[in-house]
Amino acid sequence: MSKAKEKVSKSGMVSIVGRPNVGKSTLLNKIVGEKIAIVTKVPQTTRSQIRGMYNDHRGQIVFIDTPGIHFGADNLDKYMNSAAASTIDDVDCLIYLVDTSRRIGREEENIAAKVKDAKVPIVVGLNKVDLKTRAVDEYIQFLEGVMGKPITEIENIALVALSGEKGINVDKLIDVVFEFLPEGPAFYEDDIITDFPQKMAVADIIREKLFNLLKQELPHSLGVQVEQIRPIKGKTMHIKAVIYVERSTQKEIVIGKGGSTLKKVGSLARVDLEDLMEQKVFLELFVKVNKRWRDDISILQELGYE
Ligand SMILES: Nc1nc2c(ncn2[C@@H]2O[C@H](COP(=O)(O)OP(=O)(O)OP(=O)(O)O)[C@@H](O)[C@H]2O)c(=O)[nH]1
Ligand SMILES: [Mg+2]
Repeated sequence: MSKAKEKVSKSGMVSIVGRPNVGKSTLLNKIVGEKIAIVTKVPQTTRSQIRGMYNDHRGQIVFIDTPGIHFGADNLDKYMNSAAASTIDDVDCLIYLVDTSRRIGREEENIAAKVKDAKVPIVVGLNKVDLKTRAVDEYIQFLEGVMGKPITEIENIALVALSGEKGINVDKLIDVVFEFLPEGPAFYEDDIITDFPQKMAVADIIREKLFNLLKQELPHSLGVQVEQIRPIKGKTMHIKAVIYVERSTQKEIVIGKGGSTLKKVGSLARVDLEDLMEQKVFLELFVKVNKRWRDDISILQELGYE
């Protein structure tokens, strides 16, 4: 009792994985306290890994938001799935997020089977418990089926029922993660909240506005490439970006009658971009047709999907 307890810090990398649309990016934003990952109703919104740092007296957690794991065969799909899967064993802990308001299907079964083989502790986040249609018990039964025994009997797995959007039990999730993490020094200075490249953050903001304004089937055909971010006369940031679509009919939809849709995308994006850059933004948007951009490695690289 005599020795004062020494303050030990913990640190670790924690990847958030799950089906598309389960709320991974929403959760990351809630934890970090700022919007660093875009969120839409459209599945397969996140296309690359996005890190968000959390710090408190216990230490530092680097959360990694990943693209939703899904079925799909072109090169962008492959990139997205591998960006998610590559984190599974490369981290100190996994958050496996499920949407308790949605049916358990084949996609979920596939992901659960992958997660089961992970060599690291797993926190299952039973998300969206704020919705009436939540089926928490069903999901627990499903998970126990996959794991082959009651979760309470497995040392390296914990369950947290939560709502990332409403902030229910997010603090509890962080507590549980800290319990699983090893002692260690911080990876980043404590004032850094993300290391997502600025060009990609800008592209994602534009993509979010497009996703929200357009019909469900169009978004997956869209890619945004930021060509230039350059200050003009010190006060204004000049941003030039190209929106890729697969067909000329899609180009017409993106532009809209008399340019109305593109104009709306531009003005919505500008508000968020000025917020991000803390200065005035002049945004120029172009639309280009390329039938195979989702499969074209050089375009994908230019878009930042390395
Ligand atoms: N009711 C409710 N809705 C949520 C919650 N978390 C996320 N959502 C909604 O679910 C949708 C998808 O959220 P995202 O955070 O983009 O999901 P994601 O898992 O990152 O999706 P992908 O990037 O496509 O894999 C959005 O419409 C969110 O507003 C929650 O806790 N409760
Ligand atoms: Mg996402």
